[in-house]
Amino acid sequence: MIPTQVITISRHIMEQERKYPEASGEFSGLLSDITLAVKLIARDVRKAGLVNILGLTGSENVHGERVTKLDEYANRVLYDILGRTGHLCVLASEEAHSILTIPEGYPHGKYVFLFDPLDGSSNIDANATIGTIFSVQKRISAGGPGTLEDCLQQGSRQVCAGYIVYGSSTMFVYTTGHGVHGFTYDPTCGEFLLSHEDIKIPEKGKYYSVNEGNYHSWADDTKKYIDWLKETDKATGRPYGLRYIGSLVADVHRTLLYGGIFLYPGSVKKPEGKLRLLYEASPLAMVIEQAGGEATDGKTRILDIIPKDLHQRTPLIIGGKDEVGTAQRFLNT
Ligand code: FDP
Repeated sequence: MIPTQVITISRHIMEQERKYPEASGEFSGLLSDITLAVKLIARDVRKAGLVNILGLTGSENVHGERVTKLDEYANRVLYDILGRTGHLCVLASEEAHSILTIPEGYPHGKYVFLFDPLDGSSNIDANATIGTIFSVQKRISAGGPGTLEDCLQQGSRQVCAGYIVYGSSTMFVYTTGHGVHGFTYDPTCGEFLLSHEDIKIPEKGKYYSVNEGNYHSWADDTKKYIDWLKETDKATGRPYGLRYIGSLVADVHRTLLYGGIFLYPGSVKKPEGKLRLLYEASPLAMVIEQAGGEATDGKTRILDIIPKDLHQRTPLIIGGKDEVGTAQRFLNT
């Protein structure tokens, strides 16, 4: 017997589209394509050690980081599937220098897809949680092949954003601007089933998440904030506990569910920080804001930043409303 409350991603998006008459319905097609690509990636993440797919390819990506085979595989799967379905006009990946055009002979659609195929890749060999992050924008160019300008849109214009965590289970979390919904993969029926409806981030939490090994490279205001989190004060729930996986998607997912704050601040020498605006900060900011939280670079709301470059980096401070508010007071003094 199939319980009536079992809701797959496809059914969920169709029901959402019925609620919002402005939706064209085309979007559900794109979302099921994303779901298919993700199932293939999840399958290979799960059997990585078995098929000898672990390890490095020997090449470096545009950021000078070593590229693992699984990164390449995830990148290819997403491009091969999504580039051919007619929903997209252009794609951009953290792993590629320039925009990715639609393969010859395939139609151009009205959406733009930006993605980090495998975030947290330095954790792959250790079997720790990794993920895929994606962002969908509507094209601004008139028609035909999409352009760089289509990709360089403000985060506040995203029509959908989400991520998939390949952890103790595989979970798909997305928003189309009407709340945040999480689906857990059930391998026995091959479907993502609604497990976390309308997720809300707690305004206050008890964890902070940051690579504190970088402490001595930070500006004084950042140091002061982290020092403050570690002081003892019952009334404000301090000291906070530290949790840091080093896999952004996993750290932000935990922050979404348990509350608290995640930071990847800039340093004195590298004020722009490490994380990428288009593939990491913007989509995660949309998810967290839709769950009632906030995301900032310390001064500007992440979703208000106008991207100038495909691989632009930004500091990221993201989490519950109260938490980010407090962090900002330290960072703006
Ligand atoms: P990774 O280098 O393993 O791909 O932006 C990539 C990222 O991981 C994030 O997922 C993660 O939060 C961050 O870098 C970790 O950086 P540090 O090792 O400097 O803490």
